Amino acid sequence: MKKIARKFISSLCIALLLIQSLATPFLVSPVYAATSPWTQTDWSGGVGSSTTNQYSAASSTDPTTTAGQVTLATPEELTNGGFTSDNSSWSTAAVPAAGWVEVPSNATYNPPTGNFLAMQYEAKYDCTATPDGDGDTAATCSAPADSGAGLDYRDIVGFSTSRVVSTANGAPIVHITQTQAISACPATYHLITNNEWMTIARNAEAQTTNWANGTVGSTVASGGGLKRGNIGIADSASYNGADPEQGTGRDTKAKLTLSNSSTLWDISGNVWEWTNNTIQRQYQPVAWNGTTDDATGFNWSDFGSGGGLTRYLHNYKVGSPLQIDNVQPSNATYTAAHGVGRIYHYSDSADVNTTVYAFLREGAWYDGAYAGVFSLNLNCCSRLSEPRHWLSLRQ
Ligand SMILES: [Ca+2]
Ligand SMILES: [Ca+2]
Ligand SMILES: [Ca+2]
Repeated sequence: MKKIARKFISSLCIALLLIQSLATPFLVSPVYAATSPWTQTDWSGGVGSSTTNQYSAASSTDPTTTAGQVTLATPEELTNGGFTSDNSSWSTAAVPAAGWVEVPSNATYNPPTGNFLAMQYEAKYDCTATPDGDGDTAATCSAPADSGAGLDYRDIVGFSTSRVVSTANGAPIVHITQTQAISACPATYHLITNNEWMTIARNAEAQTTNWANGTVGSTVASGGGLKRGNIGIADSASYNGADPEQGTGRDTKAKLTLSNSSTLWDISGNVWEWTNNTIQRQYQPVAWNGTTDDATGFNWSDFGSGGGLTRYLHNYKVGSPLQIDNVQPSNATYTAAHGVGRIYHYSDSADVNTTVYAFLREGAWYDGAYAGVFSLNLNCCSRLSEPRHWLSLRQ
């Protein structure tokens, strides 16, 4: 059985309320008025023209002052009627702060409503005496290195949410519980939800650039696979880096790119990530053991046959909050053979146990093919029954 090293878990904070966090509207509405930068990506029709996709507010700031950008002051509006039917060349997205990326919404997952921001990196901690906005190592934070791995949350003196940062540099915060991760997110941010995680993961799944050979649906054995980063083995989709890695200039197998070109690091591999969800054991899915429904409790399963394990998911329980859209890729035939990871869960169709377990996602530097952006562990660190000390914050 593949064990989980529970102390090497990280988490993400999410910024969902973009208007609060960036003072910029995120959603496109029929009336285009704003006090924030709006970016037009196609100026081929000429500045100020009234053709489709061109702005026509005469009083607006000269867009040439910032390439491709026009700034509107209240109550200026973009009045081109074409926008109501075609705004394809316009982006009304907020410009995320450094270290944060915009995630396109997915109608399957609501909430979140609309796009949201997520940390680009595993959560780090800025502990220099005068904060410089950059994450630091355990040594800089005067914290004992946790087996050389990460920054132990328990060793941080006077923890402040304002010092949680999303930067390439710095050791990932580890040894933090789900409950602590929830409270460690700065005001107006929250720990990423499983819906938000799935929004990211399924977007990444659909991008050719995230597959090692550029072919969506390819297998690791064929030189492809969905990139799964620093997971302790070396193949087309994976590599064996430091335990864990940090900093810049890293192997790009640790990076996944979304449809809007946002890039996120280590959402597969390096350290595990918390999401905000929990589930009672009785609602965990049932696996097939090759002959019959498995009733042996906690173990790993593939998402389907052909992933390398004898045990694979057979059915999700009726009435359970965990169904296929809460864990698996949009293509239900993908397994660890495709690099998407595995699920660690309690299998017993007759189980009635109500113990609560938290959602851990995506695997760490030692998990090998068990890791992947869709990997889910449901035997870790119940925030109700096991207030232990693990993890690292994120987004
Ligand atoms: Ca610093
Ligand atoms: Ca390694
Ligand atoms: Ca990670």
